[in-house]
Amino acid sequence: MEVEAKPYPFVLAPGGTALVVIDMQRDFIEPGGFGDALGNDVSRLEAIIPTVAGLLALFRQKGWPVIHTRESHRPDLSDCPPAKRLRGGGTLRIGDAGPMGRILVRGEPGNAIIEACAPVAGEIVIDKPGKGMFWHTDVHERLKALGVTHLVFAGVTTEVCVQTSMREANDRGFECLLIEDATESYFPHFKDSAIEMITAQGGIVGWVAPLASLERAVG
Ligand code: TIU
Repeated sequence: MEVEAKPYPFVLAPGGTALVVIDMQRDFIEPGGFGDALGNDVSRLEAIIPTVAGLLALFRQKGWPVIHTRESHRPDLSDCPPAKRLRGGGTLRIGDAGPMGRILVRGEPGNAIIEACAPVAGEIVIDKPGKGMFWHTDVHERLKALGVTHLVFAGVTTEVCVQTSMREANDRGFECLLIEDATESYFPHFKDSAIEMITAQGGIVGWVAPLASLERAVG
């Protein structure tokens, strides 16, 4: 299965490909969450919801593994380094009470994945205290146990948690494809730059393609 992609076609392994949806949480996409508390205009991120939902539908139809991540911390914040908690200097910090509950804390309403992209039975949900999906998680072991060699990435934000996770996955030997219309940034030029960084030098981090190219390839 060959997906038309940048910088050249991505060869997908039908039995070993998983979808990784990064941090499609209310905390990043809705007003009153962590993204908002950092001073970002969160409205840009809503635009990709239908594409991420379409990508989820494709993997569910194929019966291929789906992994969702949530950036989140324990209620006692023991997994949140002071450097992370204090960063930004805003009035609302990680662990503080916001309009959707405590900011970036596991189990709070704002920390949930938005309804349109919510996990269904059998899908893996990874709570990660870092930007990357491997730091302090068991996702590598779980992917190995499933026989996964290829990862398709979506989610937010492109240059922060998505790119960090994709770089970490690339270092661990996974072949990685980012779906460009299923990822977004608060800053359009950062999304464009991240895509350029990923695909430059012969795909130094991986490949990038629109959802339509993946749909054409897998049928
Ligand atoms: N601030 C920002 O762009 N992103 C994050 O803090 N987390 C994720 O990207 N999920």
